[in-house]
Amino acid sequence: MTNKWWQDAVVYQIYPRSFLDTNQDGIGDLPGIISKLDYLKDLEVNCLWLCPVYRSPGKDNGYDISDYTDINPEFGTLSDMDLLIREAGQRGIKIIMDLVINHTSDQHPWFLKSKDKNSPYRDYYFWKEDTNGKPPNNWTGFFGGKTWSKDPGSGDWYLHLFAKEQPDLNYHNPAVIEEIKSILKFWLDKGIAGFRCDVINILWKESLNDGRKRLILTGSEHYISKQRNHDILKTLRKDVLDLYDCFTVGETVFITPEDARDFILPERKELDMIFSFEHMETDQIIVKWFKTKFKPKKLFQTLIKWQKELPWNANYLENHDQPRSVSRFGNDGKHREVSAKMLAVLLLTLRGTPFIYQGQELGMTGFDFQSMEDIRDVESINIHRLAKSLHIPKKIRWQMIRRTSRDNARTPFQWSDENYAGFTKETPWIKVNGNYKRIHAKEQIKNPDSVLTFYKKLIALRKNSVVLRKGSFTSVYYDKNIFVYKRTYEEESILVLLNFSDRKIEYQSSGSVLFTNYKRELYDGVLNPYEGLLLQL
Ligand code: ISL
Ligand code: CA
Repeated sequence: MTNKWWQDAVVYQIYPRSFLDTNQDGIGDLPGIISKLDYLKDLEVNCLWLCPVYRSPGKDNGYDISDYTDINPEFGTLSDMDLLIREAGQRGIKIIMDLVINHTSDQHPWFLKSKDKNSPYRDYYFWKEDTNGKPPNNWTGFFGGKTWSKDPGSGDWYLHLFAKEQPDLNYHNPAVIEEIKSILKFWLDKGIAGFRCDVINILWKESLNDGRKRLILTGSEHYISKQRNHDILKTLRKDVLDLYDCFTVGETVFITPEDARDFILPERKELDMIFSFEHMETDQIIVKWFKTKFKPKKLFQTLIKWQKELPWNANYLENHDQPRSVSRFGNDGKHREVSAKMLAVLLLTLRGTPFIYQGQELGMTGFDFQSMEDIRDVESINIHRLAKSLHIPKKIRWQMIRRTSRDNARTPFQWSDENYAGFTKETPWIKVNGNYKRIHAKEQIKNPDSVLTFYKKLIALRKNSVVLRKGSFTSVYYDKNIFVYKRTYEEESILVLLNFSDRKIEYQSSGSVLFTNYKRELYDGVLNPYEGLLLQL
C-alpha cells in the first residue's frame, strides 16, 4: 500500500498570536510566519496547521469566529494569507487551517441577526424562550459552568457549550451545512491543503433534554459522536472535500478507539485522522485540573492501545491547549535537553502522522508566571473563578492553573536572547518565559547538539525510512519506565527503546545503533537516563 501524501508529512502547528510579531503591536502575525518559512523549511516540515486566523473578537483567541472568509486584522489581510500560501508552496510546504464550526462568535452576523425571532437566521442557533427564569436544561460546559445565556434584549436563552461568546450552531438546519460547504470551498480554492476540525464530534445535538448528572459535562450523552454527526461529515466529504487533494484531521473529545474507527476508516469517507485525548489524560484524576504524578506506564499502555486499534493515528504530545511535554512527561530541569530529544524520538517513530507544536522543537518549557495577573486564557480564568466560588484555597487554585493552564503552551516563541526573546519589540500580549536567555532558536540553529538540530536529523531520518513511515507497530516490552516497540516493513525492522527515567536501566537486545540522543556507537545493554534509541534489527 502506498501512503497518501499526508501520511508521509510532518506537520508543524503554529499558534499565530505567539509565533512572531512584525508590526510591533505585541501580537504575532501572518508576515511573521512568512518571514520564518525558511526556518520551517530547514526543519524539513512540509505542512503547517494554522490555529484560527479568521476575523474574531478574540474571546477564545480566534476560536470565536465572526467572519469565516476574512483574516483577523491583528494578523494581517487576505493578501497576506495568499502570499503565505504561495511562499510556503514554493518551499514545498502545504497549509491546513483550523475549522471551527461547532460554534461561531456572538458577534458573527448570523448570530446578531438570529436574535430576531422572525429572521431566517433564527434557526442557525439554539434559541429557547424563557419560561421559568431557569436555563432550558441542566447541561454544563467545557469551560466549567453554564451552557445557556440570555440575550439581554429579548430575554431568550441560547446554547453555548464553550464560552458565552461562542454560541453553538444548529445542524438540524440544512442551511447551516450549506454555509459550511461554501466556507470550505472558499479556502480550498485558495490552495489550502485541508483542515484541522475543531471539536468535530459534538456537532449534532440529538436532543436538548436534561443530562445525567456528571462531574464534568452533564448533558454530553446528548451530543457526543451521534449518528447524524457522521452523516454531516460524509456530506462535507462527498460534496466538497473529495473534489480536492486535501485531508482532514478532526479533534474528537471523549472518544474510544472503537468510535474513532467510525470517523476515520477510509471506506467510511468521513475524516482522514483524528486527534484523541486519552494519552493526554494519563497524568490526571478525572479532570485535567487535578493533576497527579505522571506515570509513564499509563502513557505507554494508552499509546499501545491506540496504535493497535487504529490503522493510522495523528500523533502529538503538545498543542495550544496542552502544557509543554518536556515539563510534563520529561524533565525540564537538569535533563531538559535529553528528555526533550527522547520525546521527539517517541513522536517521530510511532506509526502515523506526527504533529509538532511550535517551540516543541526547542524543548520550550511551561510558563514561569507567578500569579493570575499573567494569565490570559478564558478557560483558565473561568475555571479559576469557579474554583474560588467553591472555596478552593488560593494556593491550590494557583497550583491547578500553573500545571494545567493552556497558557503554558502560549508564551511567545523564543527566537533569540534579545528583549522579549526576539518575538516583538513592544510588550507582548502574554509574557515571555524568563528562560529565553538560555533557550532560544538562534543558539540552537548553530549548535550541533541542540534539541532543534536533533529534530532536524530525526525528521530527515524518518523521511528516508520506509520502515518509520509505513511500517507496522508492535509493542515489545514496557514497564514503569521503559517502552520498547518495533516498527516493521517487509524484511526490515527498527526497534525503538525509550527510557523515561533519570537513571541508567539495563535492557538486553541485539541490533546495531541507528540513532540515539547520546553519543554512542555500540549498544551495551544499558539505556542512559532519558535515552531514546533506535536499533536496526
Ligand atoms: O483544553 C482542552 C483539552 O484538555 C479541552 O477542554 C478543549 O477545550 C477542547 O479540547 C476543545 O478544544 C478546542 O475547541 C475550543 C478551543 O478553545 C480550543 O483551543 C480548541 O482546541 C473551543 O473552540
Ligand atoms: Ca503584530
